[in-house]
Amino acid sequence: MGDRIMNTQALIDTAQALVADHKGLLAMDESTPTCNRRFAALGIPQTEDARRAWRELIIVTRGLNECISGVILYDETIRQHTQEGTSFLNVLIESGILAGIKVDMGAKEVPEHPGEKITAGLDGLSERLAEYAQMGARFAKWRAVFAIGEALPGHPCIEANAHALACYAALCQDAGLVPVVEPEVLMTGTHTLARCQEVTVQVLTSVFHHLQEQEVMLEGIILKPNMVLPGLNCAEHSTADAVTDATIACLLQVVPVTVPGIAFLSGGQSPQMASSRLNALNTVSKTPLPWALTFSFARAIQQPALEIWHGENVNVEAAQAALLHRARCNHAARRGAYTDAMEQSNP
Ligand code: 5MM
Repeated sequence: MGDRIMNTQALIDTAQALVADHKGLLAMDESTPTCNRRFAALGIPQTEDARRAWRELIIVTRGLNECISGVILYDETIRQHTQEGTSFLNVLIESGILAGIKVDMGAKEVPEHPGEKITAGLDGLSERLAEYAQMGARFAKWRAVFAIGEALPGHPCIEANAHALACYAALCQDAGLVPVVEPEVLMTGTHTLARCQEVTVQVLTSVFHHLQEQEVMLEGIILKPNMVLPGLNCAEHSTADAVTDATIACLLQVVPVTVPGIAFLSGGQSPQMASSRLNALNTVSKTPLPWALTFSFARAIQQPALEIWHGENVNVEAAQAALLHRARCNHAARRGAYTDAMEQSNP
């Protein structure tokens, strides 16, 4: 707690820097199994060197720093180097992009609660955070997942995940790292927009309750939630306006005004849809919202580029152009300037 107080101004400055200049975050913190799964779907070899090459392609993309304030790395990635031998961390630091690190150890099944998961990783977390901070990381990330079902998510699962998120956030601030707090209500399912709103309110209420109990300084966090959306297999159509209104209403209901920024995850939305919804969220409100609304997308920035790259050196330049295009679209969406024309003019 003493360290947290000492770190106050630095934490506030980092959190502000993450949402400054209409920039957002690029999540490239897929764990090895997740990254391998995405590679396997495209026939890319699932090797450490292929993962390294892909992550190098991303971080050396020229112009990325004009749209991206911070990237979230994975433990393997934060220790890797470019082909020429520069550490990834130095590449980022030199381009003015803040380095973040995923520190949870994954969402684990709970045998007595089928369909629910609790995120692990608190054991030894202080030591890991100290090492990452010493390496040069400025922020961290922990994700909890909540599936919607008839009786899901249950109260014990919400409480356990919210408590762990708050413990993680407190330890991060003690270590001088800004915690990105990611409670993700999943899109999979047949639930309606209203049900997603109800569950997201429930989850975020519990998260902020625990953050306050652990005396986490809210000016020094970034919230990374889902947008409020109907389930992927919902029979009922929701208009774009309804999605925007539900998301804003939910956030206004539960997110304290002291939180500097909300950086949405994309959650499996198409890249265009994620940009378009972020744009709407940044244009709809007549009165200014208390927090910056930005992005912390993984798939919605990386996927088109990954499909072009396909593991082949010859495709690196085209893949970087696609990556930069998505970063620019989301940078535009943050200031309500994203248009369909931006997609049509993309090579
Ligand atoms: C929801 O996943 C996060 C955001 O990604 P999308 O924008 O694609 O939804 C992402 O940061 C995720 O937490 C990491 O990729 C780590 O995932 P795993 O499943 O490997 O822990």
